[in-house]
Amino acid sequence: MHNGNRVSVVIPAYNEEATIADVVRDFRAHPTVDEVVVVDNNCRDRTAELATAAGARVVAESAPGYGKALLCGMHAASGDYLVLVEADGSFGAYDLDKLLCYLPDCAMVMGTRTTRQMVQQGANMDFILRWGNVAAAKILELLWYIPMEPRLTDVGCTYRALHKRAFEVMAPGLTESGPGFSPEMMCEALRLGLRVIEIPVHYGMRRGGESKHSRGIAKISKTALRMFRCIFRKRFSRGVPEERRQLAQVLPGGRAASSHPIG
Ligand SMILES: Nc1nc2c(ncn2[C@@H]2O[C@H](COP(=O)(O)OP(=O)(O)OP(=O)(O)O)[C@@H](O)[C@H]2O)c(=O)[nH]1
Ligand SMILES: [Mg+2]
Repeated sequence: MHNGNRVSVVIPAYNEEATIADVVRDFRAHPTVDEVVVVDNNCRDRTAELATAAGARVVAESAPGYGKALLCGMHAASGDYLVLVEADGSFGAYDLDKLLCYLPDCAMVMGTRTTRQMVQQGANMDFILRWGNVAAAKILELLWYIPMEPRLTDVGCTYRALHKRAFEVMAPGLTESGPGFSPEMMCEALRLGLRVIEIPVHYGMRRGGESKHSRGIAKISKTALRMFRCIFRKRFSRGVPEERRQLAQVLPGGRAASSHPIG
């Protein structure tokens, strides 16, 4: 519970038996966390069994992909606040309070992995990945400069916190099944006029298992291409329907609801 709001942690998992139990235990041990939801996305190993034993609620999603798994997990989560995190141990519960403390005024609080001082030794965030993410985030910033003027330095950080109500208004616009889902959530929030901010989080090395999105130049290029395609598609496709825009206005971080109105 955080200021009277139930907190659900959502973890997409694809063959993560090496790390899932530790990640679940880490977040369950955090005093604000009410539930941990692990999405078993056709795992062929013991991920589901180990997650359950560690105290998670496991839900199954048969449609493959990071985006599909996160969507399923966010729908299944019962909390007022949703926190997304990876199953590989690269993020820690010790950063959770920092994300949550901005939520009363924002629809979504993004982590960024590109603050050099917070990237731990061995983390998969070398020069190219770091600056590639910064460059993509700057393009996203520029594309939404008017009217939102966001300030962003990462487009691929899973670790983020958002209001469940904001997710429900965003959900009809979320269609990316793979890693493009990460920037798609940011773009959809901006399309709805929702306040999105970013804070640095610690980023560590994958604690076991195999990288799915960003190991090797071929995978990195494919992921980057999907992300760019998604960002441009979201910016230049038709605006969101008026009905959803109005619903968004009164959400926390919405234009009509902010306790500190944007100038
Ligand atoms: N459900 C589901 N989850 C996935 C899929 N691909 C990746 N994931 C999960 O999404 C998270 C991010 O995937 P990673 O392989 O860690 O990608 P990355 O963080 O870019 O790469 P690393 O450097 O290895 O951490 C992990 O929790 C994965 O288990 C998928 O197809 N389905
Ligand atoms: Mg990872």
